[in-house]
Amino acid sequence: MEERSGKLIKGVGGLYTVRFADGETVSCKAKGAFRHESLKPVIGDDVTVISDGGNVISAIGERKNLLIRPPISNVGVIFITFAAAEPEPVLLNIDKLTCIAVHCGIRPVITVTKADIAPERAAELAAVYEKAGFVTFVSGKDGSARERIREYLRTSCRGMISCFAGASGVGKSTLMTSLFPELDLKTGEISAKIARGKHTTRAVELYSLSDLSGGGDGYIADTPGFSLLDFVRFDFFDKEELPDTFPEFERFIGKCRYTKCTHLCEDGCAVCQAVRDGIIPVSRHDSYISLYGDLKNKHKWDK
Ligand SMILES: Nc1nc2c(ncn2[C@@H]2O[C@H](COP(=O)(O)OP(=O)(O)OP(=O)(O)O)[C@@H](O)[C@H]2O)c(=O)[nH]1
Ligand SMILES: [Zn+2]
Repeated sequence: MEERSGKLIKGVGGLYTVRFADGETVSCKAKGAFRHESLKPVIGDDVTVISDGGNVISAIGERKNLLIRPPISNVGVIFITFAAAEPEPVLLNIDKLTCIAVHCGIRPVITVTKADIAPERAAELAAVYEKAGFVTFVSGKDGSARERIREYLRTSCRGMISCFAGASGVGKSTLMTSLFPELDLKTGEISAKIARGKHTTRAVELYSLSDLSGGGDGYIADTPGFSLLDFVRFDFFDKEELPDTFPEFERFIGKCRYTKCTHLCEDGCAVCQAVRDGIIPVSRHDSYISLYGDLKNKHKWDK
């Protein structure tokens, strides 16, 4: 009998594929007791496999986070992707995604696509997110960002699961195909189903970066991306937690005149002063105000 730890990278009809650190993969079943505990292995899980004739997943490690549509756990990096134009970016939605990611312990990385169509706007948007403290890539039709993103995956996403998110039509599949030509992306499938209102879930598969031409030590999810819709069932968090999901606010929090400052528009607010001083981007603070209002009213974060 042998016991090993690995990463759950694929699951079809109760048959799971686990990859070990040395690159070996095995097919496994989940131990029956999980069903009684209503526990189901999810792609991304760190699992223990007992090999004794057959291979059985005997334990599931604690999940750092869990995205729901499609289901995937332990995501480390999310490439939040939007186009400089066609479709016009909705900054509030982008900022909502960065907040949710930060709240879930996922590192947001910004990717601005279609820079060839609107180069100035692309540069302007990239500047906003760089100023806010996010790693930001700008990509055009020529695939110019490809090598830089590959380099980033190799050096800064070691051992992590990365995935792409963004609205339909922004160019996620195009970018991913250029980054990972070996992947057979299920292009358009998810958005088509959502458009028809069916919300069918599709299984994700993880690919080890070391097996792909860009190289690296981590995983990429083969989905053409999570849209904002995939996040709406996330639990809301309290409005008091919102400032902590804006990394660029951090150095100003605690410096406001009032200890209970909401950073909306109070006198002596250090965050608002930083906005006036051009240190915090105005659009980010506008999103903050809007999201704060949503959380205050506990409105659903629909679409
Ligand atoms: N000009 C230009 N067009 C692009 C670029 N990236 C993608 N496109 C085009 O934009 C359209 C949408 O691209 P997709 O890659 O399918 O977008 P997506 O985000 O995967 O869309 P969904 O599958 O609906 O989520 C396609 O016609 C692409 O050819 C780019 O950098 N520049
Ligand atoms: Zn304040």
